[in-house]
Amino acid sequence: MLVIGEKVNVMSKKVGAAMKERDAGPVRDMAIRQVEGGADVLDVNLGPATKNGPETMEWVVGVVQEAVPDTRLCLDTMNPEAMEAGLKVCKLQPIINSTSAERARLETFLPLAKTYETEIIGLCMTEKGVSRDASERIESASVIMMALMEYDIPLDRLYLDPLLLPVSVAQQQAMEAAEAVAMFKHLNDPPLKSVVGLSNIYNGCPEHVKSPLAAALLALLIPAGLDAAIMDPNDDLQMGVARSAPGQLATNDVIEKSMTVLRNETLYCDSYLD
Ligand code: THG
Repeated sequence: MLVIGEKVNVMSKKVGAAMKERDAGPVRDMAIRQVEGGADVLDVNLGPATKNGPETMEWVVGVVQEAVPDTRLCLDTMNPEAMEAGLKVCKLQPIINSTSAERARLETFLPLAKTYETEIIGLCMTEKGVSRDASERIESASVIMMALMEYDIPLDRLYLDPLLLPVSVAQQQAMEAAEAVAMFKHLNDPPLKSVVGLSNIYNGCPEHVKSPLAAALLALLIPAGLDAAIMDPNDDLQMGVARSAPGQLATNDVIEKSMTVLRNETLYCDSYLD
């Protein structure tokens, strides 16, 4: 499974400030730390900041590329100008994060994917919002798939993202996402690839359950066929599961208990591990 490191992003305290101040040190350190932790690809996330988007993206890509020249980048921004500024300076094949099934977003990002011969993430989301169950996710996935064909982009460059929702507000959604990941495999031959932003599952949860929930979700999604995850490559519990041999997932009591929550067999509450 492809591990995409999530930590070069504006939301994170140290790196976020450094990105704004053009202070290369902390950005470089975070890039190296994630690759040493086992990241295959690094997400470069500008967040909602649109001011100086293109300049910021070009600068961060330059800093990260110099620090870890053998690591591919996943450019994470809604701003098309910032995306293109980053794509222009990437030396290895980048991943565009992301389009969705929304027509305007497809028409913006698919031409970039075509021109720069990138891979691209497609979020299961339409003009009506985030998909709510497995079958709505398949509908969104089909729209994205058809659009790639329309633009003559090979389907093996697509990663579908079922879009995870926090377990604290939508507990039944984890299994809907797992079902969608399994169904993406049947939409095309060869099967379509999938990716998730793992941390979405624990948004709003207390610190001590974050890592167990993320590790548990991986333990459910990998058997469903998950191909990639945007995650923390320096978290031992999560990386233990991500790097398990096929059919031999490295779980423990805490992960198993968290899996019962994600399977909706135990009701989530902040103290479910106590
Ligand atoms: N799918 C796709 N892309 C995504 C997401 C997704 N990109 C953004 C996000 N979800 C995943 N990336 C991040 C990036 C940074 C952090 C979390 C997820 C992050 N978290 C802080 C930390 O760990 O220090 C905490 C932030 C907080 O205080 O809440 O930095 O689903 N395709």
